[in-house]
Amino acid sequence: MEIKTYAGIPEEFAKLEQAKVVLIPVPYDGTSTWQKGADKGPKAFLEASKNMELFDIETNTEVYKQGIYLADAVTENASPEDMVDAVHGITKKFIKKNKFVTIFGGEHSISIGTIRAFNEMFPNLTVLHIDAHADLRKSYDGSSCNHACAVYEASQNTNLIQVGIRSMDISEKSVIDVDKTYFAHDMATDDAWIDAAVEQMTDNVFITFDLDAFDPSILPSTGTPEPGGLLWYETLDFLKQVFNEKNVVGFDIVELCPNEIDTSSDFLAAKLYYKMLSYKFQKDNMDNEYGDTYNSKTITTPILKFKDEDDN
Ligand SMILES: [Mn+2]
Repeated sequence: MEIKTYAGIPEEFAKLEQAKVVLIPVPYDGTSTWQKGADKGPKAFLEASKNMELFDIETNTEVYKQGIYLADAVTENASPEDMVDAVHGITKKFIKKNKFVTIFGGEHSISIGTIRAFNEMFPNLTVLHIDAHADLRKSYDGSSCNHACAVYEASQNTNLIQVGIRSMDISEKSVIDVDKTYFAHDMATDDAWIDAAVEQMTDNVFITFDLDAFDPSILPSTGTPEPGGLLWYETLDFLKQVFNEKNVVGFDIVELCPNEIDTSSDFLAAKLYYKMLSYKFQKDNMDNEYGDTYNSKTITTPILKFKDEDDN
C-alpha cells in the first residue's frame, strides 16, 4: 500500500514508538458471497481519510496528535483459516505493545481473528456487534472462517451484544440470544435500545462494526446492503455513550466495498473511524498517563500492562 500515514498526518504523529493508536489494514475478500470488492476497502478508506479535516468540532480535539501508527497490511489469503490466524497474531502483538488497536477490513471474517485476540487479552469481554446481519452460522461454505460466521465464536465465549440486525437465516435462531439482540425494526420505533444495550455490557468492550449496519441511503458501498439501517446521528449518540461509560479496548470496521462513481461511503467510513478515536481519547490530554503507549488507568482490569513479547 503506497499510503504511508493514516490521513496524511505528519510522520511525527505516525511513529510506532509514540503512537497510542495502531491501525491495521486487512484487505481481504476471500469469502464474500455477493458483491466482491471489500479487499479494496482499506485503500479507499485511507484515501478518503487524507481528505478529511482533522479537527473534531464535537469533542474540540485533534485526536491524530495522540499518534496513529499505520501498520503493514495483513495480506495472508492462502485460506480463510490462515487469514484469521494472521489477523489474530498481529492484533495480539500490538495489544501486547499496549497500543489501542484498530483494524480496518476487508470482509467480516477478519473479525474472527480480531475478536479472538481481544478476548484472550481482556477479561470479561463484551463484543458489541453492529451489523445488519446476525453472522451466527457455525460454518458456511465449508469453513468456520466465513463472513457469515463472524461472531459465532464470540457468541460462545464472550458477552455478545448485537445491534442493528435485520437479516438472518432460520438456522441462526438456535444460536441468537434475543435478550441481547437489538433488531432494527424495534430500534426504528423506540430509542430505549441505547440505554438497554449499554446496560448489558461488561466494562471491557470490543466493537466490531460492519458498515452494512448503516442504512444504504447513507452508505451504499457495501457487499450486502440491507434497507432499514442506522442513520448517522443515532449511531454517534450510541457510540458516544458506549465510549463514555465503558472501557472500549479496541474496534474493527469492516465491509466497505468501494466503487469509483460514488465515494461518499468511503468518506463516511473515514469519518466514523475518526469519530470513534475522538470519543475514545476525548478526555486525554496530550501528555497524561497514556504516555506513548496505550496503558491507561481506564483499564480497570487486573491487566495493567502487557509484557511486550513477540510470541502469541
Ligand atoms: Mn453484515
